[in-house]
Amino acid sequence: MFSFFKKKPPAQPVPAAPEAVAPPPPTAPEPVVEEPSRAGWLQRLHQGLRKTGSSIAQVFTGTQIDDALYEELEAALLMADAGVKATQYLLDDLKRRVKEAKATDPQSVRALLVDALTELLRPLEKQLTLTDAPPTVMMVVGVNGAGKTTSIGKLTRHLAEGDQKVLLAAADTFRAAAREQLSIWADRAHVGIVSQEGADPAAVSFDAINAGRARGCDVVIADTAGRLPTQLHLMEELKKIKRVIGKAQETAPHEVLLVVDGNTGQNALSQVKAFDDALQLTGLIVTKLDGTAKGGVLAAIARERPVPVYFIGVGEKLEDLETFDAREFANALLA
Ligand SMILES: Nc1nc2c(ncn2[C@@H]2O[C@H](COP(=O)(O)OP(=O)(O)OP(=O)(O)O)[C@@H](O)[C@H]2O)c(=O)[nH]1
Ligand SMILES: [Mg+2]
Repeated sequence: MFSFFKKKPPAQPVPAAPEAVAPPPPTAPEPVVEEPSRAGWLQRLHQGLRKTGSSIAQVFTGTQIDDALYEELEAALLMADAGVKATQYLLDDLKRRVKEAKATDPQSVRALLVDALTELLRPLEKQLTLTDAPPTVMMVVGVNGAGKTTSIGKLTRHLAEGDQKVLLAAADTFRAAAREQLSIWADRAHVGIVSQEGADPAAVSFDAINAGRARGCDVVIADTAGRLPTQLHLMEELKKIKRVIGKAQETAPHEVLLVVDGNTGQNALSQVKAFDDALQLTGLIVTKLDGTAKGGVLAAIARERPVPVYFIGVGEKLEDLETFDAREFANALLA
């Protein structure tokens, strides 16, 4: 299981003289952040995905492994928004596993489906890694109401509790309420915020990175206003923010994170594709899995646009953001 983030170990210094052949000093252990028990959290994921899961799990309540079972499973996966490609892939893979394992009862087929789904989702597992040349700059994007600001708030708390100095950039500059919402999270986590009413969002991000550097911050996170990928001028604005961030710090942004609402099903996949085409995403945060009947969409994302899932959200509270674990998710989905 991943902790919330890790820091890249500092580069080993190049030995200055040939006599420097002593064994390298043992590398310091990576600073990892202790996490509270996952039990309560898993419970919420279970409950949230139950709507999806119960209809898939239902398929395995009979006594026979026959064509009807596979047909029902196909329908259940499509209903869960796994999409045509991932559904077909999972069915083929499952049939192969069933044959190989010589499974004879539906419950063992369900267990094999958990394995197949875990393997499909595995490439989405990735841990957030902070750069060794701080600040690590993250830009957070997504459609309106996806959960960007809330997720930034939660992530900020986790980073701050892991002794990382965080600065927030309120690059959602148009709505006073948006700036206020972010500043409440900043206060809660005791971190700084750069915010300027009506300013150009790219300029606010630029200022925040410079301020972050001047203040010795480890992480700068820019919150952006929600937008649809079809609003081309607003997508251009995001590209500009990204470009300008790169001017403030050459290697930045280190992370371009898309927040997607897990409830939106196949629409989430189109959002991933559109934002990735425009901005070359480095990671996803999938929110609202506490109330969804569409949990299968992660399979579709894994099959069609495998952008890593850094975190998933199962509620509005701080502890409701967790790292993504393929097997845990597959188990919760098919419980
Ligand atoms: N149930 C549930 N609600 C969530 C989750 N994440 C966010 N929310 C709620 O979703 C609503 C929108 O969240 P915001 O963080 O404001 O979303 P946003 O993407 O910043 O929205 P805009 O800035 O308006 O585009 C709020 O009421 C949040 O509390 C989650 O994982 N589960
Ligand atoms: Mg917001």
